[in-house]
Amino acid sequence: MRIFKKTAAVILAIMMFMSLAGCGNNKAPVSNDSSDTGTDEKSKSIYVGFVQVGAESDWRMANTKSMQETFTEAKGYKFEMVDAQQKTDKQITAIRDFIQKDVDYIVLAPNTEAGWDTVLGEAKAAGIPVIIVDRMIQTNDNSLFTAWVGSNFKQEGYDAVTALENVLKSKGIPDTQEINIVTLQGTMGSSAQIGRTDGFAEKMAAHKNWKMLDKQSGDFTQEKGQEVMESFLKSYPDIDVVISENDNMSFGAVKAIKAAGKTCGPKGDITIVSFDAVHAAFEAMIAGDIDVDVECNPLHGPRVEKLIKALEAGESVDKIAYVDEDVFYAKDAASIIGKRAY
Ligand code: GZL
Repeated sequence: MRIFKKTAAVILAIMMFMSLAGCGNNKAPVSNDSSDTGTDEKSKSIYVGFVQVGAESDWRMANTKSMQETFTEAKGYKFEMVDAQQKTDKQITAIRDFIQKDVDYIVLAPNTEAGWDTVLGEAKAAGIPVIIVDRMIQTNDNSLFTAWVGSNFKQEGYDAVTALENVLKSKGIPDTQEINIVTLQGTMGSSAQIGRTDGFAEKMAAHKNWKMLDKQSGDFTQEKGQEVMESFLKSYPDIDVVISENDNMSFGAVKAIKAAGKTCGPKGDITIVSFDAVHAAFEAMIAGDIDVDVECNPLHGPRVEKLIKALEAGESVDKIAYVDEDVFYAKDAASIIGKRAY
């Protein structure tokens, strides 16, 4: 028995020595050569967390589609989107969730401009780059985001004044005639609403005969836009122009105007100046309901991907980048609609 025990002890000692020496175990060989790591770094997908405003308008749906079509699994991305239903607090919660998930990039389309410093500070502390698209945030600390790509909303407001000047001229309305205007504003506190409202007001000041009767938010939705337009029509019997800060509110305004027994568009009593220039708005211009549309380009997917590729390659990127935009008149809509990307 003792010999047996002695032999067993010797075998045990040899096995312990072998395991301490790393022989015969089933672990992959440890190598300093990164190409031999267990997972090929190149095949690791890039995890993009997108915090979207909501699904409030045709523009927003086109924006979402652009992001979804860009960040596909086949192209090496893991893409996750949160629809915040136009609630800024839901967006803040979504950002914290993406921080917990340790995404590679957070893309934020901010619902409103205020209140981002704390949560973006948390993303920065977690080492997660934030790319902002579409609307802008108010902050004194530009280190809280890596890049912003979107529209120059104040310029869009200026362009709407020029567009209205051209439409009134084409309708043969003299420069001296009093023009009564109402505005359907977008989501209050959003860059799109702030820029368009302020830009129009600034440039409109040159027209002493233009009178802004009222401004109220339709929150960028068709239903609310129709509701506000109905109240405007009850309050103001002599409206000449509607400035509508997005197409979906314009569609609502058209319904309200027609229900009130009035007409709109190039041959109508009421001129409609809209923003976004989505496909359905071109159809409305062709139908004679909307006079002119100031474009706001939603196709941010490729632009964001370009930023991410540059960052992945260790390149620097522009902090601020504006997208190109145009103005479209009803008379040209039929010849253009077939070429539109959204
Ligand atoms: C503009 C975008 C606005 C659109 C609306 O860049 O933020 O939000 O004008 C959308 O249609 O709801």
